[in-house]
Amino acid sequence: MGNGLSEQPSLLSSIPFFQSFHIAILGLDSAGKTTVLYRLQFNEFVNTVPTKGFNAEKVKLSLGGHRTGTFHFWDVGGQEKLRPLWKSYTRCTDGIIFVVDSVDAERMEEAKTELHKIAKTSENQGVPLLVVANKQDLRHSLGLAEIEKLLALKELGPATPWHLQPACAIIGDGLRDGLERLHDMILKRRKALRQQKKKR
Ligand code: G3D
Ligand code: MG
Repeated sequence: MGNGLSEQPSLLSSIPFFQSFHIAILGLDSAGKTTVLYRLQFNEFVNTVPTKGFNAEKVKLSLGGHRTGTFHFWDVGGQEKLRPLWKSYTRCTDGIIFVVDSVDAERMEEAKTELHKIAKTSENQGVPLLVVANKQDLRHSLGLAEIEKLLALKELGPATPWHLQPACAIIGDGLRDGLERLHDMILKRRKALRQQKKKR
């Protein structure tokens, strides 16, 4: 018996939870951004060509539990001449996926500079960041601790929530886990923003 109220939490938690998210996929050229995008969309390896402008894909994904989200991914070319465009694609974004080539030790400093630049623009203050340490399948890939240090992730400051995820985009390893972490960070931020608004 009972008034049914006690059943509410379980009823609510069984209703699929639809939300929509805008995500910009950034990183130096050849880091694996387009491979990440198509692996998430089609769950298969797609032979990529260097991205001249951008690729945009809408993907409906179910994450852990009953959560389902529609993700609008913007994969923006990473060549130097295209990087000024990143700013436009990260305006009003819910999250940023920054892909690095874990083998490319030489360009880690350049990746760090670009990553910090984008995280520090005023529009991106507090936007959750998923750093994908890609190409972990390759023999000479750097380990997570080293990548964290080289990218100076701890210097991003408390305003930017981040997660560093090892991955191999050609087979898809690590991408789902990374996206779940990004999704969690985005939901947390939305909740905090809602609470801030209420207080005002
Ligand atoms: P970009 O969009 O960041 O410029 P791409 O990068 O997605 O076009 O990928 C650049 C190259 O890296 C591609 O190889 C792609 O197959 C490869 N690549 C992407 N992810 C991985 C990975 O996890 N492991 C390995 N070993 N290679 C990966 P090509 O040969 O086409 O240039
Ligand atoms: Mg590309």
